[in-house]
Amino acid sequence: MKGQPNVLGIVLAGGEGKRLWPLTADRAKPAVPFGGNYRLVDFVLSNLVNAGFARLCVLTQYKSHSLDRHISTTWRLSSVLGQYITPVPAQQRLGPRWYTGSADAIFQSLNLVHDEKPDHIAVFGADHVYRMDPAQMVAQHVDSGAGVTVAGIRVPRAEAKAFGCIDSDDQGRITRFLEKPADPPHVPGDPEVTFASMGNYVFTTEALLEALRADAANPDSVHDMGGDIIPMLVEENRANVYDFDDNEVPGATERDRGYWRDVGTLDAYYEAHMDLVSVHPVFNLYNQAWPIRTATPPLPPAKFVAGGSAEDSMVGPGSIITGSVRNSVVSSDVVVEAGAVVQGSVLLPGVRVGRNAVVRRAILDKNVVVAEGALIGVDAEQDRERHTVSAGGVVVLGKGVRAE
Ligand code: ADQ
Repeated sequence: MKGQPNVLGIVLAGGEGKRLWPLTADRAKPAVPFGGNYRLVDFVLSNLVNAGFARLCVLTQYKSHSLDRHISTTWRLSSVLGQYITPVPAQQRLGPRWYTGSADAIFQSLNLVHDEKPDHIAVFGADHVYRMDPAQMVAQHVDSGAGVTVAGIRVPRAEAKAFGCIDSDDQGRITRFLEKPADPPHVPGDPEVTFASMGNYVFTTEALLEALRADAANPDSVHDMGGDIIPMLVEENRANVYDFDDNEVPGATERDRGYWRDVGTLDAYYEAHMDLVSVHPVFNLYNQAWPIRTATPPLPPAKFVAGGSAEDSMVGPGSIITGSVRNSVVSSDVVVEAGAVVQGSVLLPGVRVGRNAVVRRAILDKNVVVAEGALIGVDAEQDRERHTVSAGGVVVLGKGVRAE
């Protein structure tokens, strides 16, 4: 593996993910299943590991049990070779309190930095679906001598309120950084596009330590990376942007080059799934030149029985399909019985869809049971009475729910 220069990766995985409720009812947002086999955290970890960065601390906090278990069981590396990926739960080192924000999470975990003595620290979010080679960003950071380099991507201005927004000069120096502004600025020459922070940062260790110490002493700070730390370094003229457009990932198709999605809402989570299942997918999970890694359960291949079919869909191992599946992502160990119709839906592991049931434009969390003849996504009023329905009209059933 490459892994040079001396980089420690810190993955921020403590997010609560309120807007993904009920999928985050008892798991942290980075542990939310995605794409049949994966959990959200697998994307950032795959990107870092594929790039040769294999000393990674994953800071967890909120409802972290399934996330801790997933990381410890799926992402074990060889500590003999100096490689590890370790979950770091909130340790309350600085008093009996949880992290107040993402910067506080790092500040409270600085013992990791003192132990490892890295020259650079890659602080990456864990909530996004994308492929990226972080080594290219680190190389730019090292060459530039900046205190921090922030990964930036062009997004529709209409969506930019949810992001940190970047103005930069032609040397790539960030001249202004606005965290989640009500009225996002646009890039020069295009009023519909904003240059947004991807929530991925590479710091020179000294710059991060100085900024975190100054932030901890500031009573007005909410100790947030995007809200406090990055603006502080921009103010000091020490922040550069890395343009995600410049990132080259092996095996990327013309279509999915530059793909990055924040799946922070139920609708975004749903749409990112639909990006996977068209004939020419907008995001190609089948690129083995830059694999998205995870552990898959020991299950036999999917089986299609007695006319059961799936079209423009992905079907996970252990699933048995006797009904009809269209434009859907079906995870492992799912049963779709005879006469049932599943369309434009996302089924997480262990879901059962009974005979003659209909499931349309829905997300069914783990172990949901749709009883024989039950209808989901057919009668909007009934769905609203019984289930969560997203702003975009996607019906969502939480873990283990039984729908009659
Ligand atoms: P948000 O995603 O809204 O914006 P935040 O909720 O802080 O910011 O989440 C960032 C990452 O930190 C996520 O991976 C989350 O899981 C994690 N996290 C949040 N609180 C944490 C805590 N207390 N402990 C550990 N981890 C925590 C950020 C930036 C924006 C940028 C968007 C891109 O602030 O500038 O545009 O990401 O999505």
